[in-house]
Formats: sequence, C-alpha cells, structure tokens
Amino acid sequence: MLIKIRPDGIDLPLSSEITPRAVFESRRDFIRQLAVGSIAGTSLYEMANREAFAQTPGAQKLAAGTNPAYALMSEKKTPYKDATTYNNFYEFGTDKSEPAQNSGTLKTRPWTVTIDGEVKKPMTLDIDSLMKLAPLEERIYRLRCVEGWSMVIPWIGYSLSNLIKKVEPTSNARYVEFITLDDKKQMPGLRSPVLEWPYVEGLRLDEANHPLALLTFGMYGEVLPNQNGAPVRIALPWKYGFKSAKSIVKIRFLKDQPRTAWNITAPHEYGFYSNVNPDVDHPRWSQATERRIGEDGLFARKRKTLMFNGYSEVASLYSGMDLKKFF
Ligand SMILES: Nc1nc2c(c(=O)[nH]1)N[C@H]1C(S)=C(S)[C@@H](COP(=O)(O)O)O[C@H]1N2
Ligand SMILES: [Mo]
Repeated sequence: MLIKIRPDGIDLPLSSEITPRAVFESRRDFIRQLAVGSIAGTSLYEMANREAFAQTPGAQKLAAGTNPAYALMSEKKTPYKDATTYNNFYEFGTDKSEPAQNSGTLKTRPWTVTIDGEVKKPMTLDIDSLMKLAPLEERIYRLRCVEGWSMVIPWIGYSLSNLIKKVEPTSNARYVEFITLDDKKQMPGLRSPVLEWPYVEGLRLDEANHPLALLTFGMYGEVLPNQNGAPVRIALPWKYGFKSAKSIVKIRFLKDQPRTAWNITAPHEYGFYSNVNPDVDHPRWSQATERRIGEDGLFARKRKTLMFNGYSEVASLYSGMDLKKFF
C-alpha cells in the first residue's frame, strides 16, 4: 500500500490502490446492468453517483432542473442514506441517528409560514403556495457542520431573495430571523433543555438576499424528509450548518440583530456570523480540516476546509470586517 503524505500532513491514498469491497461490488453491478441494458436513460453522472439515488420508497417526488451555476458537479454527492440518517435536528434528539428515528411524528401538512416584522406586505402562506412563489431548481451544495464533517447535497428550492422581494422590507429592515416549529406533541426533543426553544437563527438582510441563500423544499429529487427539515428549511452553504434552520414557521424582518439558538447557548463558541473559516478555530477544536460523510473508513482522508466553505463569491459581504472578531 502506497500512501502519499502531502506536506500539509493530509494523507492521500492513491485511489487506484484502494478498492473497498462496496465500490468493487457496485462496479460489478454496474457491469451487470450494462449487460442487461437496464441503465437506458441514466446518465453517466447519475451512474457515478448511483448510491445517491437510492431514495425512500413512496417518498413524494419533487422535480427541478439542476442550475449549473450553483451545482458542484466535480464532487461526489453524499449517499442519500447518509444524508438522511446522520442528522442534527435537536428537536428530535441529540444523537445523529435520532432525527431519522423520531421525526415521523412531524406533521408537514397543513403548514403555514408567517412572514412579518419590518415589511410592507406581511403575509401568511400555505406551504404549497410558498413553494410555488418562484421556479424550483436543484443546487448541489456543500454543507459544513461546525463539528468538523461535511456533505454534498442536491437541494431543491429557490433563492430566498424571491420571497424577500415579495414582502417588500421597509427601510428599517436590516436583519432576518428564522423561527422553527415549537410543538412538544410533534417534537419529543423539546422536552430536553439542550437549547432554548424554539430554535432561532438569523442573517443580515444583505446575506439573506445573496443568491446562494436557498429556501429549500426538497433534496435528491423528492420533498425534504422530516429529519432534514420538512417542509421548508434554509440552506446557507458558506456558513456552518447550524445557521440553516429546519422546519421554519416564521420569518421575521428586524431592525436589530436577532438572538440565535447556538449563540444563546454558548456565545464565545458560536457567533452570529458563523461563516465557515479554517483560520478561526472553535475554542475546543480546530476548524482547519473536515471529514466528508460517506468517505469514512481506514483510509478516508481529511479534507482541508475552505474559506467560506469554498463559496468565495460571498467575500464582498464582509469586506472591511475582522472575521476573527465577527466569527
Ligand atoms: N430547527 C433546527 N434546525 C437545524 C438544527 C437543529 O437542531 N434544529 N441543526 C442544524 C445543524 S447543527 C446542522 S449541521 C444542519 C444539518 O442539516 P442536515 O441534517 O439536513 O444535514 O441543520 C441545522 N438546522
Ligand atoms: Mo451542525
């Protein structure tokens, strides 16, 4: 076994020398399928991501074309299985496996989202009307959790800016707050005081208007599974995962910076901005590298974490700001 050690100490096993059994078997299946001609209509790209397409039987499909301007095509998608069984959603328990096990009690229809505060046109929208407010598109984003792992997920939604335009923020609006459902009957985790409930998050208005900020209704070609934040969540690929609030019931426009769930719990560990930044360590661990979920195993290498999680187009939002101070 040859393992190249890079100067930065990150192990890079040569892919040609490592063929884990699962990969070997999936290649064999692939060849078998070629032989019986069952892959007609399936792109090579899909074949290369085949385990990312194994979805929940009976799940409601949600079709949307991929927007190539916002799709990481060069990275392998996280297998659907991992993205839906390794979750953070404390309203359903703090173990990674608990949201998938416990979120069956979440009732996602009927569901309304209220948008109010500093807007000229406050509104309460039924989830299905909200979903139709702008054309849905698929975007393949990296999601980097502050805990040091990442995934590559094909989300379905539209830029939050579409909704912001509809409600017409007043000149006082400088921040946007996202508020998650807070119902003990549906969310057993609310009985535990790990966080202050409801789960709240927030953005500066210009961050919320950045085209990357995705109001998200689906993933992997289907409506969001409950454990991933059904029926609507936000996806902010340049920020740590906890900024992307799930199961949103209220979006409020504010003059002042809102409090946020993790900042309330541990203010010196989690700031308001929480941009992915390999140069600012968490007080208890480094943020320099990350583990890609689905690549675990003896030879899985750690990836270097990129500034803004690789989304350098957001840098201008923070020009002139000391990102060590505003972490
Ligand atoms: N309401 C709510 N939203 C939440 C969380 C949560 O506990 N409650 N966890 C956050 C964290 S820490 C992460 S990493 C992402 C995980 O999203 P995923 O499970 O879809 O990958 O959701 C975020 N949104
Ligand atoms: Mo996270």
